[in-house]
Amino acid sequence: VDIVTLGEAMAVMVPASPGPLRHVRTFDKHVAGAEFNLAIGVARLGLTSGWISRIGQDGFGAEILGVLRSEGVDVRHVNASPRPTGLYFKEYLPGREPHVYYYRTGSAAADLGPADIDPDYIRGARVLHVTGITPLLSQSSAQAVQKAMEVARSSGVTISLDPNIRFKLIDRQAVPGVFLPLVQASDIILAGESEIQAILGTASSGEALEQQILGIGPRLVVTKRGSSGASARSLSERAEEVAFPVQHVVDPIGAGDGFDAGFLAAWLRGWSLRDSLRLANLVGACATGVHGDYEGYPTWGEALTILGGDAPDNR
Ligand code: KDG
Repeated sequence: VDIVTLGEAMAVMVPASPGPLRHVRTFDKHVAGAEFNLAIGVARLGLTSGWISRIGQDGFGAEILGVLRSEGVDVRHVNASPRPTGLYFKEYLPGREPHVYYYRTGSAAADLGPADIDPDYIRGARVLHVTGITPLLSQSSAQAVQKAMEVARSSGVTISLDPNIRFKLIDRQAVPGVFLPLVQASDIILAGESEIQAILGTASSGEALEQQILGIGPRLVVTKRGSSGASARSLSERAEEVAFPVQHVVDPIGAGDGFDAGFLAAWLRGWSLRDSLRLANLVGACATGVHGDYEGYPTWGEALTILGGDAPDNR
């Protein structure tokens, strides 16, 4: 498997109409989760991915498993839990980013623990991708992340980290204590600038901030700036790329995970930093056109068609 990841997937209730949640009568059911989205994004882009988790023995868990199987994600390390699959609701208020409301305390994925991590599975991957969400689910899920990262580090597997800081799961003051060790133990950081600032407790930005991150462990930092594009800085080079044009954003949730999938899929194929950013921006942009998190992600063939002469494989 090229990229192994671990985390929670939930059922997502998407309002059929905008407005305050208390007035919404009808919801469309989807399934999503940051690492689940990434695993699907990577598989659509023609690489192999595996998702480690625990799911409830309920309809939502069955749907999560079914979607992953149909997308070609390896689910051999998904285990059952007697607890229910987590759930969250979106709320669309005019002119604002969607709000999310979690019903995930004590969920099946919070049952994830070190016993779910098979060291050989991690050792066999090219990249272990983790997010800052999973360690916040429970003590045992934090231990699972720690074990996976330790195995990856000791066997030379590249670790990529998207902090994905969820302020509904952690207080701002607690962020550096939890996230700094994760950053220090990772090779690649894929993050928003404000997330990096919160973790390092600094107001610096741009290249100065990138240098700070590279000074504490990682060898590559990719900064996501949404509609302002993205940049990547390794120990030897720097690249910037403008955002992929989007006519109308339906829902931005899932764009960051798509970006990560695009970047990693291109980077693992040996594409340059600039070309990798281009694919990342494209996948992120595709995600914003639909209400679900992952449904809009392109396949490898679609991505190459859209990129045309901008894709190394087409040159
Ligand atoms: O990145 C998308 C995720 O934020 C969403 O699917 C829900 O995983 C989720 C989370 O924990 O916020």
